[in-house]
Amino acid sequence: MMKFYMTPGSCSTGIHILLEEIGLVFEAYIIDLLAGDQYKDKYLAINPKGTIPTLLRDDGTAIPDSPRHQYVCTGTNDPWTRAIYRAMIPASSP
Ligand SMILES: N[C@@H](CCC(=O)N[C@@H](CS)C(=O)NCC(=O)O)C(=O)O
Repeated sequence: MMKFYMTPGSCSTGIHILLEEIGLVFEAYIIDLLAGDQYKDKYLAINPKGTIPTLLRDDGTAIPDSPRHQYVCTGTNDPWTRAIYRAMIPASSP
C-alpha cells in the first residue's frame, strides 16, 4: 500500500486531496513539523531532505518531487504517477 507522509494545513494538502480524488488507497502518516519530526532519523531515512509531502509506492520507493527527476517521472506510462507528480510541481514551474 502507498504511504503518504503529510502535515495537516501544509503544502502537502494538495497531494492529499489528489490522492483522495483519484481514489488511491494509502496509509497516512502525520509529520509534526513544529515538533521537528522531519529531522528525526526515522523520517530522514525515508526522505533525506526532511520535507513533506513524501509519497512512497507500494514497493517502498519514493515518488520524487524535484525538477531533476521530472523527465523520468513524466516518462512513465503510469497515469497515477504522472498525475501525482504533476500535482507536486509548483504552479510557477514550466
Ligand atoms: N519541493 C518540495 C518542497 C516541500 C517543502 O518545502 N515542504 C515544507 C513544508 S510546505 C517542509 O517540509 N518544510 C520542512 C522544514 O522546513 O523543516 C515538494 O513540493 O515536495
